[in-house]
Amino acid sequence: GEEIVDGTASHYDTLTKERDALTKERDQLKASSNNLMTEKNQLQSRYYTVSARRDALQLEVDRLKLVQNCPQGWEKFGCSCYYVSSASITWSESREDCANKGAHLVIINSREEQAFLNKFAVRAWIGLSDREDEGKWKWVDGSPLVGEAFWRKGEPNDHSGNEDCVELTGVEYQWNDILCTQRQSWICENVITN
Ligand SMILES: [Ca+2]
Ligand SMILES: [Ca+2]
Ligand SMILES: [Ca+2]
Repeated sequence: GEEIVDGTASHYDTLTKERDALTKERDQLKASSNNLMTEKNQLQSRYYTVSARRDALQLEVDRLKLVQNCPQGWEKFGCSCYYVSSASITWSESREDCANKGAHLVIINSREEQAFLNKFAVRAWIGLSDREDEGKWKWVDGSPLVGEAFWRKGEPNDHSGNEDCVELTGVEYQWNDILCTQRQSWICENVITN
């Protein structure tokens, strides 16, 4: 009689409580699963950011290594590598040779750079000419000659009205304009850029 009814009722209560507890637990798990999903997405996005940063740093490291060590046969000064040829060719040929080396005929941007070049003590082409417009000296990158120039006394004299290319004379701080078709050594410069 009653005992059985009571027993069933109390069994029912227990089941209801268990169901409620399970429902609550399910809801909590759902919420926590959503949180985990959000966290996962955030981590994923941070991972991409960090990977991109790592790749950028690797590039920077490679660049700095290059700045530290010029290729064999090239000498470093500042952020450039310099190549001094031993052969003798015309100004145009030397310009082409530097281009083939991924460089350009040396462009002298400062007294310090000229001082560095002095130590080679060679007659050599540099990347300066007035071939396009007489008297208007232009570097091979198209920029005009501004700031300090290091002409030998009496130069540039455009001797015979035909001297349009510039050489280092092998004497410190003494540029000279000469015939572009003369054959001599040349100096290439490769600027290490970002
Ligand atoms: Ca330079
Ligand atoms: Ca000239
Ligand atoms: Ca001259």
